[in-house]
Amino acid sequence: MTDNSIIRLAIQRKGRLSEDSLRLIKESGIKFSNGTGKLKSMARNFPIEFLFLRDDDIPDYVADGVADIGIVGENVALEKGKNIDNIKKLGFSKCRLSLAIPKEIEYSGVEQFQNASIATSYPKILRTYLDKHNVSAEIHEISGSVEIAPSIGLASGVCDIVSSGSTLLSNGLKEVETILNSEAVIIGNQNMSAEKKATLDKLIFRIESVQRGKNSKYILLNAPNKNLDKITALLPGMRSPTVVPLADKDWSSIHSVINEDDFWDVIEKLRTAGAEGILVVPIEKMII
Ligand code: PRT
Ligand code: ZN
Repeated sequence: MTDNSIIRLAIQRKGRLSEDSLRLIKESGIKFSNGTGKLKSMARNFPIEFLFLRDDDIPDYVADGVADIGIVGENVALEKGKNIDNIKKLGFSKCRLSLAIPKEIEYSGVEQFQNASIATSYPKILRTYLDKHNVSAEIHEISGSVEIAPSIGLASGVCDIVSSGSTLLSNGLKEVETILNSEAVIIGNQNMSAEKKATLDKLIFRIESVQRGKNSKYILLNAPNKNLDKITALLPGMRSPTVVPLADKDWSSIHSVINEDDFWDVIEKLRTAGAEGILVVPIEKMII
């Protein structure tokens, strides 16, 4: 490991992204200590150094090369990001950026925001969206508690992050348009050296193995030999399923990998085809 190959990863210090970002790093087999209050930490077994920062600052640090890569929500990457690459979606911290209005007001469409005032912490994304719909509105940029703006008379609508929707609801607002669907992403500096890129490729390979494992299940089942073709056709596996004869010569045991999304559908079809004793086991990592 040379110094030139060490990459710096900026992670949110404390907030909604922190725990899942750290979990992903740990599941990728990277060991480090992140004692409370630490701003920096070097991994013990991988050429990576962590910087713990406020999420809003991460896109700038990555653009400037202070950090090589960072983990932020797509909302922040789009709002604050200039000259950065979007490298990989990570599948956690899912939320949406939406327009909302007081619930008693009828909504007829985005044209309704013409000449309205909208409070938001995302002026750039909102402006782009309104321009695309030929709506000109007054945008009030505020940095927090956006949802109270209509009730204090600051704006007639808001554009804010929504997850369950309960914050809007408890402030008498209703969601009327989704502007952006967001999840955590890895962003990267655009001028990384070849050595750093090689380290990044190794990291991405590990992350993808973890993600693939999460999206798949290992399945073991017993099948009557007369239905073997039918059952193996339902289980493509990584290459093809493993078929092992059982002591009972009319039966075999089949092992395979199935996709989480198709899971219940496949299980039902397997049972209809005579499969018994179905075991489903989580996969930690999956290398293809
Ligand atoms: O201190 P720092 O600046 O680092 O953190 P922060 O307070 O700016 O960010 P943080 O930790 O709140 O969120 C980090 C990222 O998590 C955001 O940029 C989003 O990408 C993502 N995320 C996911 C969310 C939410 N879900 C979320 N629910 N960010 C914010 N919220 C807030 C939202 O602003 C609103 O006030 O939660 C409220 C809405 O939630 P519901 O469930 O009531 O709809
Ligand atoms: Zn922030």
